[in-house]
Amino acid sequence: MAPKPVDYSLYLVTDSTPPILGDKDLVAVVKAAVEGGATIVQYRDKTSETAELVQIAKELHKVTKAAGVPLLINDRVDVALAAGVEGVHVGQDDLDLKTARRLLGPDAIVGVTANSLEEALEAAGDGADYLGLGTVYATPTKENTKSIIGTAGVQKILAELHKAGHEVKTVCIGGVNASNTQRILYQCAAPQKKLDGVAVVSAIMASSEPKEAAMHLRKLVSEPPPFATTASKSQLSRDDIVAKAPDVIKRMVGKKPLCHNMTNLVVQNFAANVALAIGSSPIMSNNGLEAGDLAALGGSLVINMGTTTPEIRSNHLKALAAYNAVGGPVVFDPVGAGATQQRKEGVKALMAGGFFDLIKGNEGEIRTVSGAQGVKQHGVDSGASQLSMDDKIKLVKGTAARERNIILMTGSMDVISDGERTFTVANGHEYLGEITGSGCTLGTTIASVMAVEREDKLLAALVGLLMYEIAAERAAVRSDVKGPGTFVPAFIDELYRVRQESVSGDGSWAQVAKIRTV
Ligand SMILES: *[C@@H]1O[C@H](CO)[C@@H](O)[C@H](O)[C@H]1NC(C)=O
Ligand SMILES: CC(=O)N[C@H]1CO[C@H](CO)[C@@H](O)[C@@H]1O
Repeated sequence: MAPKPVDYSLYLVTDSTPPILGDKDLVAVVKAAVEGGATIVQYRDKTSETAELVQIAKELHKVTKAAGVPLLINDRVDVALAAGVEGVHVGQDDLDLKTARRLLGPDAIVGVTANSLEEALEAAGDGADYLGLGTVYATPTKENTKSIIGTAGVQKILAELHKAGHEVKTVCIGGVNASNTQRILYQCAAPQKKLDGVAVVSAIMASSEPKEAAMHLRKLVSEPPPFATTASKSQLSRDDIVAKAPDVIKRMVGKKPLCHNMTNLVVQNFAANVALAIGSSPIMSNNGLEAGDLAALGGSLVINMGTTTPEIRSNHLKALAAYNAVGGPVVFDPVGAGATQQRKEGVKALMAGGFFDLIKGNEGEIRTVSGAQGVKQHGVDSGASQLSMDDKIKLVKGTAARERNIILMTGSMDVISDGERTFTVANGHEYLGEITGSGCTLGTTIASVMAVEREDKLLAALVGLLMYEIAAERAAVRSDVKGPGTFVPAFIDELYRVRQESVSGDGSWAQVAKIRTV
């Protein structure tokens, strides 16, 4: 069946319960919402008696019809028929799709909730017009956490629907609001199939200004998020990277971007010295409330997840939102992610709370980020590797494709990918593993470059990584360096030297890059 020409982009699901609707009038809220830009409405009411349901449905229909917006009834085909509305939405426990279709006819819009791939494929096969996929995130009103599948779960379903040749329309539902709509649409998208819209409940129903809320959401769903890169990902060879690196660094030095880091206090002096040496401007602020002002300055943010108290997490989330809102690059360093339950939860909460342009970590940290079960990390060190090189590449590439960002797994051979383009980098020196803060300062370096090279963030990350690791190689072989202690000042000097050479147009330092496309 060819898809009906219905605009699913801003799908409103009503909720008449007091915690959401308050003392507002349901019909008035829906009227305001469709005026503001809701494109389709589902009347959901689990408590009213049948006669009342029909009555309210008729009133809602007057309002939606005037706006040219379809009205669907949740679950109750009898009510949909009695009120003469455009269709129904059925959950997995409601009347089955085929029966609903038979009763309502081929022109009615029939949608189905799908929490899993199996449910989605079945409903699409049975001729659903659209699927409500989710739950994306937990909502304060619904306790059922079992059905939470996140953006990764939605993306997987979309990819499989495409593979199976289904043209069914899709919206996602669960915890969608103005602060996460754009990111959810972006991160749910599979390469060949994206969502047709988002379903919202409280973001409009609980608002004291439902028309404005709908207008704002409608604008958000029609635009890519500020952090999305629009340029298609160009081929990148080792030679391109080597040739471009000095110029990218020169641009960074020219701009002296602000690098805002939210980090633990272990490495502060070192991190600041590295930032100054490479030519960015360090600022340390763990106060989420001033992140908005800092984000406006056009720099980038490093979130270094050391200890995670609820207060620190809330500051991280505020800063993340501020940088996401203006498209300022954010680097996430999930230090010791797999070491404790607290930290594992911290990683989850941060990744569900905003977009990280790049996530860097050692093998254990990246495995935790990928959602692997049973990762055991002792302290913040990576420990012995448990993965073959092929497995590492697959993990890094797959996680980057899923998150639609860049993943960097550090090690004696680094693996970096944006989901499409994947490289290994074998530069660096073992002394980097013998000093504190080398991981954090690598994050600082990459974030500083990303602040100026925003078109191709993978190129930026590779340039930062090379600058850092090649400076370390140069420092380690100096005659005044006898070990990790004397290495640190020499390393800072060499970072500075790479910067100065780049500025003067001498890019020969990059020739030793050990990059391979994989
Ligand atoms: C938006 O939804 C997310 C996830 O459900 C929630 O954590 C956040 O607090 C919500 N934001 C607002 C402003 O309601
Ligand atoms: C590079 C950078 O921004 N460094 C800052 C990180 O945070 C510390 C404090 O923890 C500051 O002192 C650095 O300037």
